[in-house]
Amino acid sequence: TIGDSSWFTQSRFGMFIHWGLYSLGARHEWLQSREFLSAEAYRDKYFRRFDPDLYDPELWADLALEAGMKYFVVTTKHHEGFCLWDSKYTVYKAPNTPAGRDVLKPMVEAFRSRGIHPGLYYSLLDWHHPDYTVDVKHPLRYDKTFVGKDSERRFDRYVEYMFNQTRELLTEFGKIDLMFFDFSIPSLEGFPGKGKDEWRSEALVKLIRELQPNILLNDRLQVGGDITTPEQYQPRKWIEVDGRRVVWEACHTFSGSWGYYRDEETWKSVDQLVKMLIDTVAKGGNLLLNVGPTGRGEFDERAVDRLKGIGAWMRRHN
Ligand code: FUL
Repeated sequence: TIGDSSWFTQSRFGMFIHWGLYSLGARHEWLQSREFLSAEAYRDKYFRRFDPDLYDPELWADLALEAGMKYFVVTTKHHEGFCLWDSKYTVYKAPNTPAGRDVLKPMVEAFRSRGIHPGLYYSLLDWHHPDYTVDVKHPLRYDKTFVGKDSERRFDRYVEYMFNQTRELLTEFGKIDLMFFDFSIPSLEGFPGKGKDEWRSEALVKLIRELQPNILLNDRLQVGGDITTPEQYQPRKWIEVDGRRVVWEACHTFSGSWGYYRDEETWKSVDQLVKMLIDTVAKGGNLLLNVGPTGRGEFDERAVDRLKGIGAWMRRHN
């Protein structure tokens, strides 16, 4: 069954937020994997220093509102495994960093209080959990000793953790309108893949629908879903699955990476972004435009400039 998606298709424009420990590195949300960092090395570098002294979720929500965005989706946990909320299933969470608090709840509340629908992103990949087995994307895929210990890892325990955290996210934060799981991994270079059987996707979807019957789900659990989510390209026409038009959402970045990347020089202009929005909507889709806040919790001035520019266009043409 598919939840009622009318709020979603009427919304058309949303804000994606990628925020985590990688924001401190300021050079891509995949840095742990790209630079082959162990969970310990990564924790020592970034977890110890997560201290977003400039974080003001009210300001973030104001900027989304000004830009004309009607929903938002935030990375509660990205591939690095770090949790923004006070999860009782892990110690790898914001309250245990210098931040000393749950940084997710005030965000959800700030956006919701402005009438912006809350959506949660949850990574299926986890480069921190001890029972997460090695795959082709894992930071330590070339470390033979680490890979050698895979037989001791109990992936079923990781799956249980995922289910527990999903339940937590869908019970502790009020009504959640959308959930974005990410992603399924092909089997490559001798590493086994992970897909709907490994994630136990059908049981997970059942749990989610029980907890939040009206929630919309994306399609990366490999068991269908309510929303198709092409990433970083503009589809040529209304997306079809099995010959039928579907509800879809183009996910885009300002400059290429999703996490804050200070030195990226490829920022799209306001004009380009507005044209992308028009192009997407003309083909029946939504645009989920990403902001990667800094490690200190600020929107980069280039992001603020784009959001305000889009907002000005919205007001002029409303
Ligand atoms: C991808 C991820 O690997 C990226 O880091 C990002 O989160 C994007 C929206 O989805 O699958």
